[in-house]
Amino acid sequence: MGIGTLIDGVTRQVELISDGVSETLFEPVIRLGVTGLSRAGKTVFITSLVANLLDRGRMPALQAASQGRIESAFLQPQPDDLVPRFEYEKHLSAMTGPNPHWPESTRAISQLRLSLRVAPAGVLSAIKSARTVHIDIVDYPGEWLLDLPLMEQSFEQWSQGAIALAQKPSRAPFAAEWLALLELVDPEVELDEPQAQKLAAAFTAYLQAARESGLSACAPGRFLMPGDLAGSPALTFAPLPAGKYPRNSLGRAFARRYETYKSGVVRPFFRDHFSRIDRQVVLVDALGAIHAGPQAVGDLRDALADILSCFKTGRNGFLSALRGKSVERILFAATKADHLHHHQHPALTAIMGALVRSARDKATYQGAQTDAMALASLRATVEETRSHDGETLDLVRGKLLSTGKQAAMYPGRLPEDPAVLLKPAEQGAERWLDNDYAIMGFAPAEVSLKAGDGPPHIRLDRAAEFLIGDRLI
Ligand SMILES: Nc1nc2c(ncn2[C@@H]2O[C@H](COP(=O)(O)OP(=O)(O)O)[C@@H](O)[C@H]2O)c(=O)[nH]1
Ligand SMILES: [Mg+2]
Repeated sequence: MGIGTLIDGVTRQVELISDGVSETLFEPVIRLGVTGLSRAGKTVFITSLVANLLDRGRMPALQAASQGRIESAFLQPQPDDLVPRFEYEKHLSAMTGPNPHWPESTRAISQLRLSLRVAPAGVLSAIKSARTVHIDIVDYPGEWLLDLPLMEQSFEQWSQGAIALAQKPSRAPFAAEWLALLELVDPEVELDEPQAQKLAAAFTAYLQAARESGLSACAPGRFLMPGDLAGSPALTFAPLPAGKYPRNSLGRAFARRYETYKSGVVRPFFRDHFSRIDRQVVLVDALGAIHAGPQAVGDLRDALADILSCFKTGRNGFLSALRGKSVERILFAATKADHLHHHQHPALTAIMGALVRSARDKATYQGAQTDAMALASLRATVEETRSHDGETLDLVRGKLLSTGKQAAMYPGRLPEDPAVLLKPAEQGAERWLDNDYAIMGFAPAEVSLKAGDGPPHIRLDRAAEFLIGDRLI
């Protein structure tokens, strides 16, 4: 590299820094993190939120919108050149175009900048003019948050925990093949790359199978959501029994790759992305877990506790050292509430609250405000009430994903007391005692949007008010 390039590099950096300064001085930026385990509904949430902030006809609970103070809204090139852009237009046309369908699933981090031109509220409106507020929406897999505990664990500690977890009755069936392979392995023998790959593949297959059956807590997160790291040596390791791990041994190699994974994958994510977030929404497919059964609900609760621990301050030395600012607001939202008649939404909200309650009570979040709610980012159903054997049933109706036909569904009655679900989940029961919960996949409905209206949703406006409303002044 010649001296010209070096100088160029330096000046460009200076420009970037001064850009940053003027921006923070005059135009506030809110970094809104959107996370959740895969299929929780992140892509649909962001797409619908952005569409409904661009066209605010369905956002009455967002006060700045209902007071008419949002003068304009527009998408901008996002400021982080190294992060892929959230493919808003593509996802929106999938969901609301002709023959509407759900967007393709995404497997890595992405980002989008939405800017709002906001007039000040009340008395201020006479003396201050409108200003621009930037909202940087960051979409990242919740699986990646499950990696935080690794930062404080050695390879041996992590291995021990992971092997013990895999032997639990709820997981053993998925882990059988990997555990059998592990029996035959001597971690002190010389590294044999094909064998190493076989072990890593069997371990990954176990994590995936557990995940597909509805279980949640499966670290390392990149094994399930590799992003652009698929197949790289940083992901070619697996837990091993304790040993001396001499030079060139399998054990030594895996321990080193584990450390590389921490320093090269986990740390940069927390440093470059997570530590900069101001507001966070954690999306949760609670209905999916309830449908999958008590063990899935128990697992979801554990995963949420792990996710929550990332927002605690003080407890985790690694994170406290990284964090420049603390997250100010955290919303836990049960998604896909359009699978339930609105009579059941309070029960779903209560379950969502209870799922995060124990973790929430234990932690201090340095003043972070938290809330729980049930929402649907894109409403795919309409409600219907029918009588059946002298009882009235509250149903939802929509177009089935499987057949394309219209169908009405009764998902079962959620208990008003969340303990009815959480107790059996804690006790590791195999099935719900006196209830069954159905869930059907619905396709997004055909909608013809009025000018000024975004896509139909449930409580997305309330979520937006909680997450950013106070900053739109
Ligand atoms: N009925 C309904 N289904 C939803 C909603 N949001 C997400 N889904 C379903 O959940 C799936 C996963 O959503 P997606 O946003 O891709 O999840 P991600 O993996 O967290 O980004 C979608 O393909 C839909 O089937 C919603 O608001 N209503
Ligand atoms: Mg996604």
